[in-house]
Amino acid sequence: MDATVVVPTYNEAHNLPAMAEALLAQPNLRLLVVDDGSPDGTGDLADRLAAASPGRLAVLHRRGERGLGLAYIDGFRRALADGAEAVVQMDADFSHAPADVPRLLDQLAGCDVAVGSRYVPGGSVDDQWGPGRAALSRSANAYARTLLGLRTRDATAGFKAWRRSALEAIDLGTVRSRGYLIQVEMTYVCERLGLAIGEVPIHFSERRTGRSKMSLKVKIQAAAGLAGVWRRHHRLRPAA
Ligand SMILES: Nc1nc2c(ncn2[C@@H]2O[C@H](COP(=O)(O)OP(=O)(O)OP(=O)(O)O)[C@@H](O)[C@H]2O)c(=O)[nH]1
Ligand SMILES: [Mg+2]
Repeated sequence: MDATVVVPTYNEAHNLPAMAEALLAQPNLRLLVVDDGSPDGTGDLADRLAAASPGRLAVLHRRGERGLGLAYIDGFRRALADGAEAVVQMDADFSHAPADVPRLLDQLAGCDVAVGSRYVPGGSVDDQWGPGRAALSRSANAYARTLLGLRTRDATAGFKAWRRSALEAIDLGTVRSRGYLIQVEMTYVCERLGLAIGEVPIHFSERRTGRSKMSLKVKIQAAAGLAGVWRRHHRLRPAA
């Protein structure tokens, strides 16, 4: 299946060239880089990669407020406007393996949304994660699942494949999380709308190079935002 891979970037200049190469080696994929004015020049670098791969790689330069959620909503809209048949979302830092994209797209044969999942049998996280980090990720996931009543095992997953029709079924203007909470918000909206979610086990690696933007403050903001996610979407029902 042909797909557009939306990759949000903030200071990923050391990862992006290899990431683009690995994705563009798959002939059915196009790449949309959504950069938020990265101070390290990732946006200019992405423009040079786009010039070298016309028709395969495009760049969306966002202005104004930055945020992962804002970047994804703009990226999804752009991919749909450009006619994408399916859309994949993934990190730029190799935590999500480009080689796993075909398995996610294959899963779409039987569902609306495929989730690259760390927390189904066969899924795993990097061995470098100490017990503290693993427990924190698990408990953030359990907290979100419990508060929102989610069935999806990896509710905070950032590696997903969408059928075009699934993204079209969602009113993207109502998805308001500016940051990482967008992952949970989109999962919740999918479940409320009765979309079929298929979880595919993945191995989540530690980022290859560069720095995480996930600070304690960002984590606390995400946890505090869950009530808003519920308020915005709990009345949604599956389309008749
Ligand atoms: N456009 C855009 N991309 C962002 C923003 N924040 C993070 N990203 C990208 O979103 C992806 C995930 O961010 P990371 O910082 O790797 O977060 P993480 O994967 O949860 O944390 P680590 O495991 O420590 O890497 C990466 O590709 C980032 O470059 C942002 O504000 N705007
Ligand atoms: Mg990462």
